Amino acid sequence: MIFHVLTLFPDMVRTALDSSVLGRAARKGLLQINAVNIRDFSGNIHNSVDDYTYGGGAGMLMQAQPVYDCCCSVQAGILERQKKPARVLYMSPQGRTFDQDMAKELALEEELILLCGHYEGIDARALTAVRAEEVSIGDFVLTGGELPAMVIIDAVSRMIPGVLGNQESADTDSFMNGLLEYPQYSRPAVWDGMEVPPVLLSGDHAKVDIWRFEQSLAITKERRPDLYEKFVRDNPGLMEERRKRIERERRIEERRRRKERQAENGKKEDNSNDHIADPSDDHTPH
Ligand code: 4FN
Repeated sequence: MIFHVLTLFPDMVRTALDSSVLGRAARKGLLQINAVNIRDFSGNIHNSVDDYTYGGGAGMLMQAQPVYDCCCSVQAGILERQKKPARVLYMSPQGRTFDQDMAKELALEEELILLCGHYEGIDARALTAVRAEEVSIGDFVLTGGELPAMVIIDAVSRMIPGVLGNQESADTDSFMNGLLEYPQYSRPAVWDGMEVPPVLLSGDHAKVDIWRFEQSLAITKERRPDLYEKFVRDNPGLMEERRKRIERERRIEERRRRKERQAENGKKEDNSNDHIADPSDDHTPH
């Protein structure tokens, strides 16, 4: 996949490939970053690309012409390689918030153009002319769109087959997709008086998976109810499976308690009240 990054600071963007994972993927030929300096398209001897805003107010704006020419130049190359133009993403706080669904969708593209703003942004007519889709990485003030572009390159790249090693990709393909992470532990089994949850030392992989899933669900429900609702919506089958398992465990536990009571009450054989719920039974999942 080729990421074309249109920016006034191309050197800043090139460092995105210094990371071990993306660097390795680049050397394998799985991805490429083409940082293009918008200033090279200024078209004037002063190499200027910004001007004052109509209507007044503080700050400068990136002019339409250099941005448009830079984008057309890159699209011309893309049109030669693939028959269609690439999508143009304008990194902008006004955009749709980037998320994992978008990362997966963008990873299907062969080439992408990421347009980075500086100063007060880019002349709106250039954005219309290049059919820019506005994308934001979150609600905070930044000095430029380069870091957001690098965030998107990182998130999209790791979704490209072969970019992650086997060990790394196994984690993301799990059913945990869309949930926050469960707590994790490494050696020693007791550290600073704190123990690792016993289930993780049990060697029962099915039990461990269920424990982790329940931890993920609980932490997501508590801290990110928005993500929890989305997970329930996107995974009705998993939630139904979970409901059945909890019901099954409840019945097994009920039977065990009944046997326990019978043993305590001696050899008394009266089971006639067993269909009535025992108020001491607490079945609320934690
Ligand atoms: N930012 C806000 C409101 C108004 C302006 C900004 C702001 C860089 C060129 C855009 C910021 C944040 C997430 C690009 C912020 C992003 C940018 C991004 C970004 C210089 C103009 C600017 C209400 C969000 C705080 C500066 C809110 N994702 N303007 O930061 O490019 O992609």
